[in-house]
Amino acid sequence: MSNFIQNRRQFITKTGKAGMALAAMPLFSTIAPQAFAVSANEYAQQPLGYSYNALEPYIDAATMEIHYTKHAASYAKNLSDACVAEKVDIAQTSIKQLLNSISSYSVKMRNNAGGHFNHEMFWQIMKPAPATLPTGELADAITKTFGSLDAFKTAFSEAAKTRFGSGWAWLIVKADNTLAVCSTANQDNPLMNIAEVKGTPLLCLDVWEHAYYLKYQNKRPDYINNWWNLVNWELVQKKFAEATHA
Ligand code: MN3
Repeated sequence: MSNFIQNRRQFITKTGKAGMALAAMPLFSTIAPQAFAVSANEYAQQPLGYSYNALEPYIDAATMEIHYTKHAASYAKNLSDACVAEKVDIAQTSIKQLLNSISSYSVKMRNNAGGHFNHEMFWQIMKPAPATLPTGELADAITKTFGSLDAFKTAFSEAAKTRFGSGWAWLIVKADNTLAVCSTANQDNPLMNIAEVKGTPLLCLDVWEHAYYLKYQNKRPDYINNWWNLVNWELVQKKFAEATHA
C-alpha cells in the first residue's frame, strides 16, 4: 500500500465525520498528499472525537464548542507561529521533546505548547459514557499508591480544587514508575523541564474558568465532581502501560 493511501485511510479513521466527506471522494482525487500529512501532525489541532453535546449533562455543548473552537484552537495557532518565529523544526521535534526543553524558548512558546498539548490530551481523556472504573495494572498501581480509587479521586480532586487561579490537575507516572498527583499553573505540564513535579501525564483536568464557568459559574468543585463521569479509563490505562513498559 502506498504511503499516500495508507495516510489517507488513517486520516479518515481519525477524523470521523469530517473524514466521511473525504471518503466519498475518488481515492485518487486532486487533494494534495500534504493535506493528509498535516492532519497527523501533533502540532495541529485534531478533530474532536465526539460532538459538542456528547459530554452533557456534565459539560455543556456551548462550553465545549467555545473551548475547542476558540481557546484550544488559539493555542494551536499560536504554537505554530511561535515554532516559525523560534525556528523549531516540527518535522524533527516531537511536542514532548519541545516541552522537555521548554526553558530554552519564549513565554509564548511555553504557554502555547503547553496549551496545545494539554487540550489535545484533555479531549481524549474524556468520552461519553465511559467505563466507570480503571482495571488491571492501573487499578493495582492506584490502590498501591493511594490506598483506594476513592482516595485517589479525593487527592486528584483536591489538587484541582486548590489550584489557585488557572491551571491543571494531573495524574502522572514518574521516572521510577510510581504514580503521583500534582497540579500546574497556567498551561504548564509535568513534561516541562521547569515543572516542580515531573512525569508522564496519564490524566488531566482543565480548571481554567473557561472550562466550566458557563454552566458552573464559581462552583469549581461541582464541575470536578461531575467530570469523573467522563474519564476515559481505557485510555488512562493505555498511557500507563506505554509509560511503564517502554
Ligand atoms: Mn482550557
